[in-house]
Amino acid sequence: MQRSCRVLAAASCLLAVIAVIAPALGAESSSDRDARMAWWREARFGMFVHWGLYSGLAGTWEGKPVATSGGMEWIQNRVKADTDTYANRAIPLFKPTKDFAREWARLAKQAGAKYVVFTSKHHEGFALHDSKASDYDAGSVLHRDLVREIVDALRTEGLRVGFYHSVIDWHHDQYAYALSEQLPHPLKGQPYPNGTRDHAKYQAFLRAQVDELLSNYGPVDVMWWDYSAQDFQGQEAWRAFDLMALARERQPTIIMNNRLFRIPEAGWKSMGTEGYAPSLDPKYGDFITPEQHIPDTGMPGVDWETCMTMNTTWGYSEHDHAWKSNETLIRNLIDIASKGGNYLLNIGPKGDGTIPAESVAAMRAIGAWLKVNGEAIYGTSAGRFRNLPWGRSTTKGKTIYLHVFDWPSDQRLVVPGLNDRVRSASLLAGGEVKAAPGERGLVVQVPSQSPDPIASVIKLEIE
Ligand code: JFZ
Repeated sequence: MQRSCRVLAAASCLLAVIAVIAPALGAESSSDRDARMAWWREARFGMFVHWGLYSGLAGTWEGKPVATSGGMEWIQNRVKADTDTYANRAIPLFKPTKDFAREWARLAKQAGAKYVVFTSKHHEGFALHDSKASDYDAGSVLHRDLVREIVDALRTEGLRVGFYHSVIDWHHDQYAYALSEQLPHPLKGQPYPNGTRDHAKYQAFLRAQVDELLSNYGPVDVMWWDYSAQDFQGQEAWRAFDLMALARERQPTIIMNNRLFRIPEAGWKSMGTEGYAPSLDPKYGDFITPEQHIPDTGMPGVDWETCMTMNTTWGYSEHDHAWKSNETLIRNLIDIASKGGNYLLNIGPKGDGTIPAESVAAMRAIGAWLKVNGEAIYGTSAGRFRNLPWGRSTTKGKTIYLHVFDWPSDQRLVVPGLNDRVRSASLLAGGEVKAAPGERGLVVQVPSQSPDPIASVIKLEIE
């Protein structure tokens, strides 16, 4: 055999071996990954829901406010209640109406959200589905399967479905909280009340519930794991790779976040909710999760989603009145889209499942804005122009969308550095506008009044 032939044969043999091994290792081609991520990248806007036993307590314990700000889904930890004390107080206050799920789904649809991620189980440990693996679940306690009710309602509205699932568990009697200094637990620092704990038993339980959730409710689009610490994470803490493999087996196109891990390769720089790094090896998840924070710039090659509350708590609190304005929420959505990320905006329904009026109003305001301007958000990519003095930009093919926050008083909107020939310019709110090259870039002649005081969008078609 010629030397070149031998090299070729060896190379093709190697390729054949890789082709066999790669799928077994779970490696995915970048085009397969792009196809799997496509809907999520187009969606740009999702609704987050934190709802569990804490929702009925509403930030109040023994008649007193626990706090006026901060996450009241952590109330069990805040008051250091053991799980029986907590359950005895909270269960009588958790009384879902018959139709709560329809209400959520309709609101998400009206808001223009494309997906909904809701808490199948939060840190408190109470599962919203009907679980064979536990009696601390809606099936055992309420004789209802709240996950099924929610999933069915979301599907009826054509929404994508995601589960937020806490790997931290303040109920399970084998969850060995002493293994982490950094993760919260109501009994932290105290000996286990039941003697020794076998964390492997907790891991098996976690896996069993995840299996139920990903096997019994039809397609699940997103798995939003939460959360890990530097001193307790990944395979050791949660059997993370096994959970991810199980999820992929049950739901081949599922999209998962990075919170089973807490290492730089998984997009984490440190503890805290802003401690993310702009990198993510796909074996740790599909997207990174800045919390209550919008990154200063986009992150090329990294999918990301900022999750945020409308006031300061995720779970409902009757004491938190620090609601963000519609202007802030809508501009956040635009800011995030202009940097290539998704916005996962939270509602915290009450113990009966009804949604606070402030959140309903805000979601409807976002929906009304998107109804006019949605094409400048959905399916767009990060804008070509950064640091625009008056707003933000997004891009879709040969179209540039200018999101104007500060409307020019001289009716001249300057886009610095934009020298492309413009085929047409219009307002998404209606009406053509004139655009012509100027000294410092494109100059758009705009009407004296802005169509929308929060953000008006100008659409430019570039040659
Ligand atoms: C977590 C949850 O604890 C919280 O209740 C909520 O569900 C939010 C969306 O996610 O929040 C975190 C996550 C990480 C840290 C703190 C809070 N951290 O690393 O310190």
